[in-house]
Amino acid sequence: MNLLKQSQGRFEDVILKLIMNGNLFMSTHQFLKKIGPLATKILHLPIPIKALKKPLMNKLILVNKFISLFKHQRFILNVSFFFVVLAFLYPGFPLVLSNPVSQPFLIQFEDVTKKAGLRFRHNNGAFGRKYLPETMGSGLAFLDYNNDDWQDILLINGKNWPNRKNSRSSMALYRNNKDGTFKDVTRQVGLHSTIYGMGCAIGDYDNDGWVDIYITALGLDHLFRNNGSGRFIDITKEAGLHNPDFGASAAWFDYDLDGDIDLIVTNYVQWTIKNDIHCSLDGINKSYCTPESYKGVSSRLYQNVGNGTFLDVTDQSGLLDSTSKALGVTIFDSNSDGWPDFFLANDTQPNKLYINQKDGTFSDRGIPSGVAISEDGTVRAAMGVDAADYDGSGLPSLVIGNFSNEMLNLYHNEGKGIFVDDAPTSAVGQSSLLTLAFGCFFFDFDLDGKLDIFVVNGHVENEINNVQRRVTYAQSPHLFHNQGKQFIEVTDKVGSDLKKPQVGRGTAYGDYDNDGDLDLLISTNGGPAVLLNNQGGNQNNYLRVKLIGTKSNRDGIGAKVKVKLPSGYLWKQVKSGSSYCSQSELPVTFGVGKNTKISSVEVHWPSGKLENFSEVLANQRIIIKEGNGIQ
Ligand SMILES: [Ca+2]
Ligand SMILES: [Ca+2]
Ligand SMILES: [Ca+2]
Ligand SMILES: [Ca+2]
Repeated sequence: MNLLKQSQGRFEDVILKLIMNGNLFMSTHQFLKKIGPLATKILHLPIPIKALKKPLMNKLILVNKFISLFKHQRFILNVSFFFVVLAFLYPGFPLVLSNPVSQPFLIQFEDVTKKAGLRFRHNNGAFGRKYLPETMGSGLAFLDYNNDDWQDILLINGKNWPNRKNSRSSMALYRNNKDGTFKDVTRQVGLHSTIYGMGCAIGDYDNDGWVDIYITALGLDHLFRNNGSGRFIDITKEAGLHNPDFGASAAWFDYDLDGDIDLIVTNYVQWTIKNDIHCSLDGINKSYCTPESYKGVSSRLYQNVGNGTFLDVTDQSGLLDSTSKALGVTIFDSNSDGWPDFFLANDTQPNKLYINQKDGTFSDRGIPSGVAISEDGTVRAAMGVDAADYDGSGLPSLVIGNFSNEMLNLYHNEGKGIFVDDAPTSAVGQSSLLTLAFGCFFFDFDLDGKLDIFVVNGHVENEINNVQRRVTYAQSPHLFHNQGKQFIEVTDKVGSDLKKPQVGRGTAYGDYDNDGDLDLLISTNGGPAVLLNNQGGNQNNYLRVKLIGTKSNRDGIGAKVKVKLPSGYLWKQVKSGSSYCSQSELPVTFGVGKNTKISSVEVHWPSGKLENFSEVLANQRIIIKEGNGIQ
């Protein structure tokens, strides 16, 4: 501890000396040369390559970052003195640093789990043996299974290990009562199977108008077909789906653009009770192993044949890869060519960026694009992932949840196949250094038109605090508000319910109360699912769009929806999957700020059809049916 204080003290001296000597006026390269090695040595911070690109701005951001880290480590720094010196040396400086961080938010997230009637509890089967899968589950989804345009809730569950006689557990389907409450209809709809479930993907694979459910599991995965009259039928075998591996996240997408959705399923590691390894944090007691202890296993791609069956095309599509230990997947059009690509988040293995070659195959561009490993050359423990255009560049960028002491990745899509991690120079990286992230996504919680970021956290080892004093098992989520030029963390400004530490795993957004703003659903390992109501998000205006494909797949998965405003345009892609083992609602929500009218709504269907609707009023939900206009 003394050593740490000494290091920080030394660092403070050096920073102040540099500033007093007018070093802010030297080139960024010189600045980094002086400050970089010291920062790397003391704070274990890699200096981001991108910092060299925009000289003054990045120099300032770097200083800001150091201050933030000092505060994080309870370092006593005379900030006011620091600011006075900087203001003297560079008049524009205070404007850059003094962002409205302390402004209170009028939006609050209220925990309405009990009020809404959600009584679900995740059973991880744990009984002291510390089997790896116990700490990994599980996911959830917002879905509209009965087509009443009210979002229902699916919660995935584990089960007891063989020969353990605890109470029986199954996944749970909660039907929306349209009054803020839900009814448990699991048994009624036939979903009360006992499965060691991990994640889910929702999509209408047979284009009959009713969304179906794919469940990933330890052991065989399951496909449940929605028969349209309130029942789900397990048709895994008939559909030709056979994934006996340790499944995690999954997503539906029409990779061959033939009008039906195909399925990508991530698989984690080769683990069985028989090959379970003894890992220990303290050298005596068993702890949860990290994935390095087990061999990887390939994720799987299933092509929808169109007659209710699927073909395993993993090998022929170029995706067979037994080195991967994948946990997360996000579908996005990385290079904007109209063909869906996808990102695989790999735990302790390089991430993969699979670019669609438009001929049924994919090519991994993870390494050349810069998303496979971090800038310091190490692999990270990637869990959840999402993609969206958060800065209006027109290109989708990535957010990835990583292990504690690794920080999140915020890979900005620079175009031409290059991504640069913006996390280290922003609050997104600074605030997430110690947390262990699972589910994460972009969403616009205050409907101001700028996509914010939500991340749920929680360690994998319940006794971690005994060996790492600064890291806890239950952890607060992160809510990052997009302020245009940068993100700031507002987790403690939106009510105490959101900040509550928990062992978070899955998370999804959906407007379950149909008031226009996006609410949050979180799953916790071995604990309850939590529903958080967004109160006040709809002070800004919105437009919600649900698509019905006719030539394209029925859910319009892969369609790009563009909304034109006087200030520019916003766009989103309809998608399945993302986050961790979870899926958010299929309709897309646009925050349009104070605009009451939207100049035009454009839909680029996966079929290639382009439709345009002008003068659409805000604050409503519209349904667009391909070729049939607004319903
Ligand atoms: Ca269906
Ligand atoms: Ca297809
Ligand atoms: Ca926002
Ligand atoms: Ca809402």
